[in-house]
Amino acid sequence: MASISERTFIAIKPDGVQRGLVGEIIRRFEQKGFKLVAMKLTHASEDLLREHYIDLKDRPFYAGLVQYMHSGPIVAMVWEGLNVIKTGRVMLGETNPMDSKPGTIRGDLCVQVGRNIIHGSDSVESPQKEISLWFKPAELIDYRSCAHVRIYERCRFP
Ligand code: DAT
Ligand code: MG
Repeated sequence: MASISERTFIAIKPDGVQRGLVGEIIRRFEQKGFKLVAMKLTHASEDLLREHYIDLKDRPFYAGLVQYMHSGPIVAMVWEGLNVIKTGRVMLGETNPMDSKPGTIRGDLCVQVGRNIIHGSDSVESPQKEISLWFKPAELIDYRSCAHVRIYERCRFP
């Protein structure tokens, strides 16, 4: 069932950080109305990155992908809100920026698939695995959003 506490894992990749796009990307999720529940700047280990992309381990670009993701700091985040997994993917655009529409993050801000600046959970199951891989439970911050009553139709403070 649709829930306003649905969560997704979003990461600004090393190219996005180096190109100074952190603020622009966070702005889009904030202004949409999603709630930030975790965020850190981290230089991920190759082991973590190999596990993060384990489903792609047999693809020819896997080693290069892990190397690129390990090339510098990443901004790892958890965003929460109604339909945030699917809507987050729409906001990202297609995997290949060449296929991404203007108005999407990849459509507006990058050019090539191997430097596509942002990661977003791509299925209903993946956020749970990704969030626990990148964050300890205590790093997920529990707080009340004062904007929720203006963003959701039937939301009241508990
Ligand atoms: P997405 O990041 O849109 O979920 P994915 O999970 O299929 O896409 O692939 C993960 C990342 O791997 C993707 O963001 C960029 C890289 N990648 C995918 N296809 C690639 C290709 N054909 N060549 C180089 N890198 C690729
Ligand atoms: Mg993916």
